[in-house]
Amino acid sequence: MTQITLVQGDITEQRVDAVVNAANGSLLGGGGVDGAIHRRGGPEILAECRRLRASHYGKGLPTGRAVATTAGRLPARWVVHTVGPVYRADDYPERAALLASCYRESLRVAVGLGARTVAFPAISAGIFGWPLEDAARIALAAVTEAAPDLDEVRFVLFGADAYRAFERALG
Ligand code: AR6
Repeated sequence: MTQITLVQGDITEQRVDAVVNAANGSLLGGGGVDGAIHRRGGPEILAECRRLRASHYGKGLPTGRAVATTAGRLPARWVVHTVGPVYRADDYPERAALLASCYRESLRVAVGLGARTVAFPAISAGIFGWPLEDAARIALAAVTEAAPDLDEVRFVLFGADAYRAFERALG
């Protein structure tokens, strides 16, 4: 059975097979965890993102989908880039379903690569504005329902507030 663990820390320091990036559709980097992963992982990640854009995602990686690249200099084997939905109270159900899809699709990609350990940030809970408690509930429900064949799914929460929100959601 997959162990679900919570740690407070920086996802770029995790020794896991796959690190999930809360990217945007352009796949060309940004702020938040995306900026940190590209900074720390080095230019190899961006180079592969550019190739993926050219070959498959000229119109952008759709929200809720996921795609893998090298992890460059990160202590991981792959980065799985996923695009979370921006939070808005209108069309909440569709947006929440897309957020759950990010977790499901990232796990599917990671398992397909042969990963045994996967680290997630709190997708959409930063620049994309998702309330932490709700983001945590959706994340944990999506991973539990997906029941992936992995040793560990680790949520790496940046700061005490995010850690506590996930702790409460885990129960
Ligand atoms: N390790 C773990 N978590 C982190 C780190 C880190 N190094 N840095 C930030 N977080 P965000 P989003 C947390 O904004 O809301 C980018 O510009 C952060 O505190 O990174 O999905 C992309 O290119 C928050 O809890 O992602 C997109 O345009 C969580 O990670 C957009 O932001 C997610 O915050 C995506 O926004």
